[in-house]
Amino acid sequence: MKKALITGITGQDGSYLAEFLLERGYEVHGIKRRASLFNTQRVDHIYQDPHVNNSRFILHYGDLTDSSNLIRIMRETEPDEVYNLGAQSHVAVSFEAPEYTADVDAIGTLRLLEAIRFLGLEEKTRFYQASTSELYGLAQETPQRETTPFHPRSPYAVAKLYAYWMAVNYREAYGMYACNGILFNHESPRRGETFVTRKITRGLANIAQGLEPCLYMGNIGALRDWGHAKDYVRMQWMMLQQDAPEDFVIATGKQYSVREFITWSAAELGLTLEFSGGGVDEVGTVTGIAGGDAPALSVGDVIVRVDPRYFRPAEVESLLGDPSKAKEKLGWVPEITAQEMCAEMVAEDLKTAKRHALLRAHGLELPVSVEG
Ligand code: NDP
Ligand code: GDR
Repeated sequence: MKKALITGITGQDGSYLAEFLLERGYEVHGIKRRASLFNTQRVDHIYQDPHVNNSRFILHYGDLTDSSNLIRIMRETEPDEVYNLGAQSHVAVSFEAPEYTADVDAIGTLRLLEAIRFLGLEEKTRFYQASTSELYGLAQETPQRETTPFHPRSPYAVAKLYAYWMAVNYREAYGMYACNGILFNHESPRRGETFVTRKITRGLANIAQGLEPCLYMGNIGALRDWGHAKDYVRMQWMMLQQDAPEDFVIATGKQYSVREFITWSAAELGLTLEFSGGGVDEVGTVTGIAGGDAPALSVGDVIVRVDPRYFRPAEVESLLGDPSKAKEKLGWVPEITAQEMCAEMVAEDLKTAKRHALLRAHGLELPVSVEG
């Protein structure tokens, strides 16, 4: 039985990857952080009681800032494959907490690689590094491919640049099987609530149900190449099954604006939305309503506004990936389109919003977090 160790198992990708590996018969170990509230919601459905024999899903307390604990977990598990998905992964937050972001995302990667080397596992353990399209930042060519030069634009991206090169360096210096997946944005109903797609699907579903008045957004002209996390974790695994380690761009090759994503989400709720004004004065107004998913709204309601507090000190305006290498060498192609993914996300967030609205109608108020 193969053993995998996943950092960031409680995150979006970690949860899908854990499911994927369990289905393939792996024993899956994951590192979770100690938190003051439960933080395992994304993996609770695959939790296995450790008191029962032959559990194949095992969680360890740990943190990427703590070498001693990474070495201990690595020694206890001796994994065949390590997937380093743990990170302070929010670009805007990295401007607020640059040093912590570097500690986790950059040095955390080094700590893991060193743990493998320190324990003499270089020959046995394969290493996947969650690299990112943010490395391209101010993109030097379009579309971006494996050979496109990097120009990171945030403390997050700079930290990930260090981690990228550490994975390359350990491959070259010690012959380790270490790969970078340069993944473009990927989303799902499990996406963190403050990333733009989920903020939109959740926010509009809440507004439609009368739980929030308006969605406040940053730069809605930003262009991204959005795929589905389920497609992307499959590729993370495929990269570690090759004869030799290599780096791959994972993307759909299609690009849309944040504004378009808002329009699709509104359409899923039966709303036609038109944008007017520009810059910080741009608003999204309801111009048509079909169906019963938006009982709280009327034509003419302004439900999207721009708020400069969500602008970033340095923005990545446009990213578009070229996944040709992954297609040619590994036969990987994404199966879920951005529009299908948007529909799935809205449907899930609408279910939750309807539950909240029902509780509210019966006098059982539940707080709805709206901070983006
Ligand atoms: P999430 O933010 O959903 O998950 C991040 C995970 O890392 C969580 O499990 C989080 O724990 C954990 N984590 C955070 N800080 C630490 C720490 N100090 N020590 C240990 N674990 C920590 O990210 P995604 O699942 O979306 O992304 C997975 C990886 O892929 C990340 O490295 C991200 O930077 C990278 N990436 C993501 C892309 C995307 O579009 N999703 C694209 C390209 C790269 P907790 O649950 O407790 O917060
Ligand atoms: P990104 O994702 O920064 O690309 O990083 P995010 O969804 O946060 O932003 C995408 C684009 O949307 C613009 N935007 C807003 N973003 C947020 N979060 N909130 C807003 O209100 C808002 N309004 C407009 C942003 O400015 C940006 O241009 C994600 C993360 O998952 C990283 O970890 C990963 O490496 C990259 O994707 C690839």
